[in-house]
Amino acid sequence: MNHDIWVNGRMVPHEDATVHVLSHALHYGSSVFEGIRCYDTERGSAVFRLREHMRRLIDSAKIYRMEIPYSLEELENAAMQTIQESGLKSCYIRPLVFRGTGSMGVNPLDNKVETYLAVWEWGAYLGPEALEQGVDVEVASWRRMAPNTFPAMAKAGGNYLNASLVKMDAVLNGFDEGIMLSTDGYVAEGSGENLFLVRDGKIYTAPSGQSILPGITRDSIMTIARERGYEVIEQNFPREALIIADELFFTGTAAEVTPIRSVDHYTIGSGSRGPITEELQRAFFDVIQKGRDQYGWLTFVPQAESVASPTLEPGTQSSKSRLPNIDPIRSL
Ligand code: PPE
Repeated sequence: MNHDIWVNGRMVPHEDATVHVLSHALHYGSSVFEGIRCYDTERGSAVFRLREHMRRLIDSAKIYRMEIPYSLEELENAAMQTIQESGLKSCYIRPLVFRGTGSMGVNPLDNKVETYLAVWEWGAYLGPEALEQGVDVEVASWRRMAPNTFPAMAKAGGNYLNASLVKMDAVLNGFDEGIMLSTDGYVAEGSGENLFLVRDGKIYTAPSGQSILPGITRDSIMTIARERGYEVIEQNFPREALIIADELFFTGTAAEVTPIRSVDHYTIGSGSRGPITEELQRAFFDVIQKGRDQYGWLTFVPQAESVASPTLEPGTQSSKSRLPNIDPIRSL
């Protein structure tokens, strides 16, 4: 667990990767971060959609007027170096950019921007049985923030105060997770996951303007589903649509593809993982477990001791030559 951490360009022992108590982020939530997974595929360790995650990190920082002093490639290399030095075959990767010390007060413009990247082992997010059996969720009484309050498109530390309230309530009420509605009452997302609904063979998910984080797993599942001939519709739907759904599932880096078997004690569909959820889950797991990657989503971790640039799966298009294909604004 105590692996070295990348701190502003240097590898630092775990216990030395500390921050000052007067860091702006600690007082005002001014951090942005990513959650990325590295998988021990049958073809070697590989990071899932590294470039897309690092691009979102840069986007989140830009929204908050933070200038990251590292390029996209340098951030990718930081991830590779930290994974390699950890010796882990699979891990969760957490880049974190925050406002450090400088001046006190709300205005962060004079506070130093710090960049950290840590890795750790992280199993199934919603419990070991969740991926097969599904989870029990409630609709949260806290709403997702309205679009003109906090930018939901930024993966910012402060947003997770809202998520934590939802998660704590869910757990204390005996559920695994909470689903948030937007301030106008439409279904938004889970505290740390996007949400999909299946009814009559069609797949629905909230549009990215609906105060959700435009998830990279969400994009991956939409791609896989469309490729398999499913209609995927990004549209607003009300709370009661959850109750009458044939299937519901969460997506996220940590949660991967997790079926939902009940909402507010209503049984969803047959009360276990639905067939479309299972099909999409299997296709997703084929990429991350078997390393079967027709999408160019995997960046294999170089085997050598010394750190080189990330290598791509042989035969796939170099990700350096293309920009990530997620457009968070597409469905606004
Ligand atoms: N919505 C929210 C609010 C969210 O936090 C996540 C990821 C997603 C959707 C899915 O996004 P993506 O990972 O790009 O598919 N949540 C991260 C943090 C979880 C945590 O507890 O920390 C994650 O899954 O890594």
